[in-house]
Amino acid sequence: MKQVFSALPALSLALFSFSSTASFAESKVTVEDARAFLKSSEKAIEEISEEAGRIAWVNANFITYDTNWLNALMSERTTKLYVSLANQTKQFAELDLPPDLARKMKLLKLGLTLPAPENDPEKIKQLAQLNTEMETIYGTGKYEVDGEELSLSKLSKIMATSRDYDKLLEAWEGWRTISPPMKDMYSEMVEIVNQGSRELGFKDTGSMWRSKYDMDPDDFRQDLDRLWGEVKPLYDSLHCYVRGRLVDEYGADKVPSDGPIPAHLLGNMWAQSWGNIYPLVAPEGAEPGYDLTKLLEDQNYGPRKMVQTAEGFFTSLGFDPLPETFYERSLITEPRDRDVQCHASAWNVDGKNDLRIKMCTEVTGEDFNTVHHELGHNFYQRAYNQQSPMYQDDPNDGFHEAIGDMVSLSITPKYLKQIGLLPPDASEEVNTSILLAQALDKIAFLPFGLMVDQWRWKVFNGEYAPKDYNRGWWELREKYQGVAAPISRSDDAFDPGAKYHIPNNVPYTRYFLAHIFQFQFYREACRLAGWEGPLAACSIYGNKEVGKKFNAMLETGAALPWQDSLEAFTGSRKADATAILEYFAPLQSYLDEQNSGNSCGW
Ligand code: X8Z
Ligand code: ZN
Repeated sequence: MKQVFSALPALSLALFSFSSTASFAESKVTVEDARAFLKSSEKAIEEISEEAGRIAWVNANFITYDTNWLNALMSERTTKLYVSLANQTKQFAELDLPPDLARKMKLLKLGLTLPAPENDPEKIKQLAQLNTEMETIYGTGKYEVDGEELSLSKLSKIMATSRDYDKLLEAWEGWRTISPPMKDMYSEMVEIVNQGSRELGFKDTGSMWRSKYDMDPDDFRQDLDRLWGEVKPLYDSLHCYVRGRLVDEYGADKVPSDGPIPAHLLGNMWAQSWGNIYPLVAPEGAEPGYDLTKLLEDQNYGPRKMVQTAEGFFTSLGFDPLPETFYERSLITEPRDRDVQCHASAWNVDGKNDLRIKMCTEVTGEDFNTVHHELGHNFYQRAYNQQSPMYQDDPNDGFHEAIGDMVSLSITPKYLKQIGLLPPDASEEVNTSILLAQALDKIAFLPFGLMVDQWRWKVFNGEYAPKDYNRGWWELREKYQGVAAPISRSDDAFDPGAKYHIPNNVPYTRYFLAHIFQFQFYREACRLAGWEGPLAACSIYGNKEVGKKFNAMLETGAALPWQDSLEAFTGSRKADATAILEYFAPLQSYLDEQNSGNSCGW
């Protein structure tokens, strides 16, 4: 997660507080006024960001009554500042601004994820408290199994490793007991943020979120549908194949052979990536792949070594090493004696070089990938730290989520040999087994990546009223993912709240986009590297030329529309699913063969 911008001491606001109700015509603002306003806004943002960043860091690392209190206060101040600045941009709306100022004005208007009504301090305060409360419920949530209080990490481990239907069900259902108390808070929050969004000229908060992509928000929605249409056939084949294997494992009385898959059998608390059930679905009679978890264990990797290894990949591309303070200040393993937000995140606390991650790392292949994901955020943050504060961001949130993943696509057998995780005589081929394991993460994720915000957008536009929240969630889970709740869910349940990004209000379409972009970036990087074999076997490890061109895109930050940045790196101005399809093409043929004669779909 990126570090969020935040609030400013009330004083700094005075400089440019035109009343947003004063008519523009009367105030006769000029381009120079706009320039001065943006300058003072940037200063205000810079000042508040570091303070807010440090408080948010301490809160996420030590969840206590007092750090929550501080966090809510800071979040209230941040929202106040941002809402005020965003509303003030209206006064310059009619001016013909030079492109740089017009872009900054637009970014300022769209900067908030959760706007609030400007002249209602009580609502702003309430919003901050609701959010802190929901975040805390999630971060401290536990469920008792056999007399032991289990955190999400422990419950997730059960989901990943158990093959006992009832044990899985207990962990799955147990984690969802933490979220019903969030439901009313969530609906109160929706009311407030919609009010704030309307004040800024958007129909609702979902519409505001969709306006952040340098294109018409309706075209953006259509583009997502286009991309999903392109990858859905591959997802359908994977779903069909995996369901067949689960029927073999659990029986047709537990897994309907022509219906949705029970959501607790896919190796993950949210059925969002399925790599953990690889052993259940491994291709019979094919060359085996490798078990990355086992390779790490055998070589005595610990969390720190995993991070250093990922860092080594980035430095091999020519990026500078992480600062010393990264290792001093990061949280890399789960503390035993206190509550922390374990969901992995990456921070740049001072907007310069104070980079950190916070992650409850386990020695697994899954977390090895996540470590690369997080460092991708950090190297991106540092690459754009020379930009002016408003451009210290991605131009498309899908880019931020794609950087580290793009790098970890190069974790191929060849690369694992180079770093000594596979023996020198291991094959460098990316066979069907390896490709299938990869698809269980990357392809299985796509519909989940899409449905989370499809749900939120319907909540924000009122299509799902609070009484429909849970039903709507499962309607979309079934429609997109072809998974179903293993037991009937009450309307009082709030299963969306059991997923980090809902109580923490992190927009989710970014991850869907990232799963498309990362393959697009990777294909281009491999082309630059002169790679001619199958796409999935390409590794860009050690390639400084690729690193240099990639860095040029990262350094740009949000200064240009994402289409321009994408074009500079790949030559294309569109999100393009042909790269992910090319990567998995050999697997598609295998799945088609395996599925022939079976009825697919749900
Ligand atoms: O939240 C994350 C990262 C932090 S930005 C760990 N991810 C999504 C998730 O866990 O749901 C990465 C993949 C999708
Ligand atoms: Zn991320």
